[in-house]
Amino acid sequence: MNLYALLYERFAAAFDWPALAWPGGEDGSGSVTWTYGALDRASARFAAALRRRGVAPGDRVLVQVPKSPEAVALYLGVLRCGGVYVPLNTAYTEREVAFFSGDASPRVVVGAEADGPRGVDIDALWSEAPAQNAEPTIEPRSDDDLAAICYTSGTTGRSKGAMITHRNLISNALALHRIWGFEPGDVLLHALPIFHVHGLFVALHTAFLNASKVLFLPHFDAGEVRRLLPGATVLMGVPTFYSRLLAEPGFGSADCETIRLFVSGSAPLAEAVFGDFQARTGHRILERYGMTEAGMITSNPLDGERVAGTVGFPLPDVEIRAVGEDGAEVPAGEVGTLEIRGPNLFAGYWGLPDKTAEEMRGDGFFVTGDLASVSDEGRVTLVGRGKDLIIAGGFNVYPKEVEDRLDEVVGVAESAVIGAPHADLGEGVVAVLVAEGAPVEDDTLRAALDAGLARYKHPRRFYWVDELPRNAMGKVQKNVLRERYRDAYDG
Ligand code: MCA
Ligand code: AMP
Repeated sequence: MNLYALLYERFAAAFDWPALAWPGGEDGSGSVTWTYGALDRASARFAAALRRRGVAPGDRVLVQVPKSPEAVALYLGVLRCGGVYVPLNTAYTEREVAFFSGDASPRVVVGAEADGPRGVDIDALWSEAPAQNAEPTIEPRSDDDLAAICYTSGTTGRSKGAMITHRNLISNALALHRIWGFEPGDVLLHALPIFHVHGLFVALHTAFLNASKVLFLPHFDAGEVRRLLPGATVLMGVPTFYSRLLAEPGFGSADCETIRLFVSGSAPLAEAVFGDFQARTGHRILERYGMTEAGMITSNPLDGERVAGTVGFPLPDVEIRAVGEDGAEVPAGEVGTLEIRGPNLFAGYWGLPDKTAEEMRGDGFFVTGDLASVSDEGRVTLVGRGKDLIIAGGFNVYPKEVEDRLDEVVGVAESAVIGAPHADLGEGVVAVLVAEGAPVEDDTLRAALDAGLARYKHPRRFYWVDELPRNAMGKVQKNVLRERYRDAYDG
């Protein structure tokens, strides 16, 4: 089934209901509200415009646009015409976009490559399909057809496109909608970006399955979120949202009277933040765990104990196991690499069958690369990552990609990039460098990185050393560096 057909079933009974409330409003009211009917019609219009540009079922549509209600309609329009949605972080530079565009070979590129034959900006695309001509058809899709390709950085520094099917999205959306108890009257406060799984799929699908109102904000601003909380019942965010709310003077239970659920994910929620949030507001934040390749995997319970530092239980129909180096499942309570299987699991990496095979077991389990223990009751505690991945403010940064850029700078012999504790972002990016000749100024390094690396990936601390610590095999000992520079941000 096409995910949009499922959503349409819910929308059709709610055409007059508010879907997206967005700040602005030319009438001076301070906000514009799109109804579910308007969202549906706009998606049909985008679908028509895409068809006119030759998008057939299975064709990729690459999208790099700022968050807006129109951008949501475009996403739904791509689903509707059977296209494959490929969202890109708005922070990506031209160099990064060029890679994704080359890899995904999209039929249409919205927002980027404006000068190229496939490029079009979102307003121009909108005006290409007259509203009257927008056919309300929804292209039939099978469960295994692709709905999206979401890029996730790779250990080798090369991004991989995770192929996400309609089944993946539908199963996850229905499961989350049910276990998080969505019901009519819920209002979702949405301050996440919509180019990643968290803001695009998890947040929007659960609200849309309910035809709920979404207070849709262009980005996270603690003051603005606090102002809007009293009109909302659910907030989903990365841990930084919660630590920033706590930093608001006087923030407390009076701000949260209408809220029934605070959800956190994408990065570890510090136990101190969980504890302070409960002390100040009376709410125990519900932490869940997921990844691009599998959507949501585990969640703390809605009813039942939400334990700080744990990510709860597998979602319905999701199987998990923690395995040791030998590939055998470890006993309950012991740490292993987490492997998962279920209807949420992606269809592989776009154009990379070998890479996909490397991360799959013969019995269909996927190796997440996260280290975890599973208790007797099945509760999961993440204890670290087998991979070098840094997560800053919920965005993933792969050291190899940053190291490759640094190593290109004249005067840099070699580099090692690590994450260090960061009070606001959880982790911050740190570069340790070996000079070739005189050390390079920080500003020169920044300018070099600016040319081709999204700014959230940039190290904000640079350390020059005579040599990098290496083990007997010559591999850089990142654990030694992580220890040495652990106070880089919070020292
Ligand atoms: C912004 N900057 C960052 C980050 N965000 N640096 C490192 N890490 C970040 N996350 C930098 C900008 O480049 C800029 O630097 C400066 O900070 C200010 O930019 P601004 O946009 O004003 O930042 P902000 O408002 O402070 O943003 C922080 C944020 C935001 C609210 C935490 O990053 C955010 O919304 N993160 C959510 C990410 C997310 O949705 N992740 C889900 C992935 P300069 O001025 O030098 O340019 S999906 C996923 O992980 C899985 C599936 C899951 O389980 O959910
Ligand atoms: P991504 O590749 O952007 O999908 O990020 C997925 C990774 O984010 C996972 O493999 C985990 O390492 C991490 N992650 C997501 N949710 C949590 C969480 N609640 N606690 C700790 N790590 C998390």
